[in-house]
Amino acid sequence: MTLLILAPNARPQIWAKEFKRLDPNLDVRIWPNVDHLEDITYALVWNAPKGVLSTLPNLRIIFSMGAGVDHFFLDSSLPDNVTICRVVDSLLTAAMREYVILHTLRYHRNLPELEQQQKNHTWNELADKQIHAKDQTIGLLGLGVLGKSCATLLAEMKFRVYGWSRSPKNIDGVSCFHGEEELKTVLQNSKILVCLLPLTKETKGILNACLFSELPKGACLINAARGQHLVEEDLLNALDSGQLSYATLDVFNEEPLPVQHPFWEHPKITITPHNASITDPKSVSKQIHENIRRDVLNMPILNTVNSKLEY
Ligand code: NDP
Ligand code: OXD
Repeated sequence: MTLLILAPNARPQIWAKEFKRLDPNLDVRIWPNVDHLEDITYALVWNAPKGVLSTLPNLRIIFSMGAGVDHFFLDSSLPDNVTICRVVDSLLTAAMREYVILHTLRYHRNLPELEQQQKNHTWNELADKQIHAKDQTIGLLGLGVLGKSCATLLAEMKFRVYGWSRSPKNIDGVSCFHGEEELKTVLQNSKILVCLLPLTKETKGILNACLFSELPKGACLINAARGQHLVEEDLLNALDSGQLSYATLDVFNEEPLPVQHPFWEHPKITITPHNASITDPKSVSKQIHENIRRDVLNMPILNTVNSKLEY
């Protein structure tokens, strides 16, 4: 029973320490310091170099270090007979809620305009821009663990919330829509649109010119899901034309965002460095350890991923 930590830029030593604290008998190795590949039965992975997982002949479970698992499916040599698990963690969900509420309220309360006014020493109440939460419409693309939690909190705050998922849902206070045919209804009602979809073949590039054109003019976008959901050129055009007013982006096609990228200097774009919600090793190591225990006892594994759906 050996766990390999295969996450070169994601604090592997801290994770190893947490596992040792939980279970001093667990054999934990940090890639690339592995002598006997056949020893490895479990791998904890984040943005691993392609091809490594297929060299582990006795691998039983691959754990994603995050909620998203798109990083696995980029690797065409991913073994297909191995269980894949992802993170579902109350601290991760809480941090994402904070992020979504922070940036939603920022647009709802016209903070970008107020910051500009302060720079110009301008006193203007923006009275005609005051919109009550009950009249503000917010769209959530993705009603999974994170999207549902954000949608519910926004609804509790009395916002008018429209949510979209693949399968039908029933969430208190949230108008739920599903499938491609119902996406338009969500978009046409979303003055602030939040993306919390997994990145899959179906959702790649979904934040594009066609989608933006369905939003009310001057809508705001918050993308905390994956950079590849967004067609960057289309966002720049939509901001230039005024179809979109502002965008907050936590995730990017290339990370770190290259220093010369036009998003950095754009007056209508707010950038955060993929830190909307960062996995907490102390909290998440427990669920990985629990799944290892379950595997040893032949019990059902928690938080598994459907490889066909890629999430
Ligand atoms: P879940 O798997 O719990 O939820 C995914 C949701 O998206 C579900 O509601 C699902 O529908 C919906 N969905 C999937 N495919 C489609 C589709 N083709 N059309 C419509 N809806 C679809 O994921 P989480 O909520 O846990 O996480 C979402 C994403 O957030 C992660 O994949 C990751 O990329 C990102 N993330 C970003 C972080 C950051 O710091 N920026 C931190 C953590 C996660 P259904 O319910 O019907 O299955
Ligand atoms: C995740 C992430 O998927 O941090 O958890 O993006």
